[in-house]
Amino acid sequence: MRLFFDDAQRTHAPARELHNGAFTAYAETPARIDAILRAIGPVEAPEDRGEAPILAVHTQAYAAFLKDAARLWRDAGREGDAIPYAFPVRGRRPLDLTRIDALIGAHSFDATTPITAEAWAASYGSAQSALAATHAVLDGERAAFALCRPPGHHAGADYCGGYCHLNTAAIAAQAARDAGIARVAILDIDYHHGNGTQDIFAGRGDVFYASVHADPKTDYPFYWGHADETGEGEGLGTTLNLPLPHGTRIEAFRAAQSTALDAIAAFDPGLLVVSFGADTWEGDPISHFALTTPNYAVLAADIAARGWPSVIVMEGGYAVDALGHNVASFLSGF
Ligand code: Q9C
Ligand code: ZN
Repeated sequence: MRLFFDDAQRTHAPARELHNGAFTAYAETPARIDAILRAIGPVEAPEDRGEAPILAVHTQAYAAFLKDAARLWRDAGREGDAIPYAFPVRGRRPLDLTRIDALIGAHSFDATTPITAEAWAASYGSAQSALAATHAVLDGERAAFALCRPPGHHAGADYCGGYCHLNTAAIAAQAARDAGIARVAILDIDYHHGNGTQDIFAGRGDVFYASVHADPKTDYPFYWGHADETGEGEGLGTTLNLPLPHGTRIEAFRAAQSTALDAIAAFDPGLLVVSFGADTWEGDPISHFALTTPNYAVLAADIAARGWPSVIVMEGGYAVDALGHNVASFLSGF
């Protein structure tokens, strides 16, 4: 399988995050990269396909914000990473915002995603890796893997959150659409619901979004991922949410994934994007499922058996010592 990663993806390294009321070490650390690389072996650097495929998903204003935020933060006299603390909840009207504190709150849905000076460059590299994997599959590979870090599925068209800035799965899916694939499906098996991906495609009938995740009644991101969210307008029926309880093991997870795969099969996609998170692992420090390392090969084999050309993008997974083994197990199932 072809594997893609860009060294620029290493540079984003926030010092800390707000976690359960206190600042703790940033869980989405660049050490995750080396853990994965050690386990999966040599990777290819992606070709640079420019900003157009990113701007096919994200707004121009949001991209400009990501590029400017760290400088605006410094200009305001601040040290360290930019972190939001005020948010325009429940649809405040569009405003011409210039103050960094106003801009960052308007482009964030949580306070756990610091914007470093390197956030844009690292996320841009992550998006290019996803695009390289997508084009490899469009060119005939059965499956390809993008080591996307920073991850992507919590980022919406104009907002960041959940350690994510650019939605790599959405960028991959849109690139496949723009290359002429009529129907694209996204299977999200990260522990957390991919609220950004859902938001981006909720109103569209050409991209199916299915997610197996921790119940938002108990888990982040709380405001998305409930079973009654099924899409809107032309996208009604092309969103499927399968929330599961704490303690979920392989039997229940595999059954839910099969339900998602059956729904995707009925949609008959020309290409599948898999948002793969290893934070469903039993020892993950911020999650509460109980999958084992060998379980990932089983889940991957179930996906591969459906026969869709597949682009796999990395999402979460925070037990760094086990992360490489979990990713390698998943890729071995393809
Ligand atoms: N106290 C991904 O896996 N923090 N993002 C939760 C719990 C945010 C995870 C706070 C978790 C985001 C890509
Ligand atoms: Zn996650």
